[in-house]
Amino acid sequence: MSYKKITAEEAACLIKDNDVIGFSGFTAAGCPKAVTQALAVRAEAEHAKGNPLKIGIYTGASTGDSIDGALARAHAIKFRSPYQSNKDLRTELNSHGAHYFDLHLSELQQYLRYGFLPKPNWAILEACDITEDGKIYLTSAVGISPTVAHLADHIIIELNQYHPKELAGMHDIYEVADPPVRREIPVYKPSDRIGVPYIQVNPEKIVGIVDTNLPNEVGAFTPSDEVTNQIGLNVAEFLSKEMKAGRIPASFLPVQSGVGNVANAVLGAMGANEDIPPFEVYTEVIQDSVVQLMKEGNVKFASGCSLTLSTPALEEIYQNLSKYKEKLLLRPQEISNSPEVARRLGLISINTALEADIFGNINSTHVIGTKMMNGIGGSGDFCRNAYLSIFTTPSTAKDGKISAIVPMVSHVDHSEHSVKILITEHGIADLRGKSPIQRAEEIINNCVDPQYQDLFRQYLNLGQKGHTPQNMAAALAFHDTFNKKGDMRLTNWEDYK
Ligand code: 0RQ
Repeated sequence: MSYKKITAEEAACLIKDNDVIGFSGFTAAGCPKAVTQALAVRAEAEHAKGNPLKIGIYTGASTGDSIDGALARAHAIKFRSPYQSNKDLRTELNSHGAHYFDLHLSELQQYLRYGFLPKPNWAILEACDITEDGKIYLTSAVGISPTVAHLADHIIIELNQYHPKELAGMHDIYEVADPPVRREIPVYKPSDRIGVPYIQVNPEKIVGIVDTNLPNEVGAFTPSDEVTNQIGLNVAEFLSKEMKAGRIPASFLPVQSGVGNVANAVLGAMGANEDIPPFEVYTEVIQDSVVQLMKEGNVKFASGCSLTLSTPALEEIYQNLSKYKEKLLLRPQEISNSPEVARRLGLISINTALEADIFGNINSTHVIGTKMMNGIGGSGDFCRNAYLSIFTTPSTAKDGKISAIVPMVSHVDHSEHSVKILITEHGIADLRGKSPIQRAEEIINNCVDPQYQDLFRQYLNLGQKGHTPQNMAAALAFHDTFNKKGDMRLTNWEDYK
């Protein structure tokens, strides 16, 4: 069958108010760009005429600016799931301009198949190639693409020439059956291939192909600084000690690492640590540091959901595709983030917290308890199920006015029952096997910034009797003081007695 070529504007005109669209991509990698930009222009024109035009959006994780940014600025998003990191969308969500359902990334595909969320009527997928019989070869990410391609009534393809057709073969597309007939996901090591390299759809569902030639919209990472470098060194030192103590096998275990500059610094320090042998990566986001470690021989293989790489790093891969295809594998997020696989492979999981409390609970998402930052992403998929779950965070934010460690987190994403290790630039708190008061001492002594340590010791003296020595009147005093005086260091416990 020959597909109809259409322009981005023609594609955008097919979308109606209240439509629900599932997009390819995971982070800014592999997302469509042209149709959503045209849709944003159309939405603004319709709104100016007094006509409604808002859509529901599912994607793998965050997106490039052409989806979340353009459509948020056009006030064209009705609801969004499961993760975002765009400044303009964040503003829209925090002002209730759009509804946001923050979900564990591994769960979205099955949520859609189970009918827990409105079904997508459109799938818009970025592809590097497509065959006459409906085989779609994705670009630099997989995300939720197989599921939305199957569920949607209609599919639009952005055929992006920027990505070489030879990328075909890097993907391993596998969709699990649903209960009660689901079997185990047969991934026993990061390099296991269990599916096919394409998404097979009925070609009649493809209503048009939009030709593009556009790079990914992956932003540059902030360079590491003294604090992030020290966090990286502390993580590497901790892991090497665990190996020496026989608690991590000498051959090491696969690593999952979050996204951002702390994650880059951690991976860099692990690569530089001579006690840590070359290791494999089983993660969601493959970022520049993974490719760098691969070049240095410190990462043997990486399985992920996306190549979230700077343009130079992605182009290096594209120029040496046959070599990298032996070492890189892209999977749908229900496989890359599968709790079952994370537990079986014994992942060492390293993610960044926004805020942690002295008892080991983690807030990954909400600034001072109310404003959404990004979302839980894959951190919960991995944290609960890893062999060893580590959270890292700089001990303070905003020039010390905020302590990232507080008496009680203002929002809970990961509980004390899942979090094993907390690491800041000051040191390492090993929470395994410790009671709440022991955990508090470990965190205050090793992780809290020195300018906050006395405040915490005074807080513990205020603690009410019980297993966990919280004081219900004062537990959120740090946040309350920040809201009133702009600096948590000004907390006066007398005000909360
Ligand atoms: O503010 O942007 O105004 O400078 O928060 O902080 O230190 O730059 O950290 O970019 O690594 O993000 C948790 C958000 C950390 C991220 C989070 C302020 C700080 C700064 C950002 P500015 P940093 P990062 C894999 C796994 C959840 C999802 C996840 C995240 C800004 O790692 O989204 O783990 N994680 N996914 O000043 C108020 C505090 C603060 C604070 C920092 N306690 N209170 N503001 N800030 N601590 C990825 C995927 O799932 C795809």
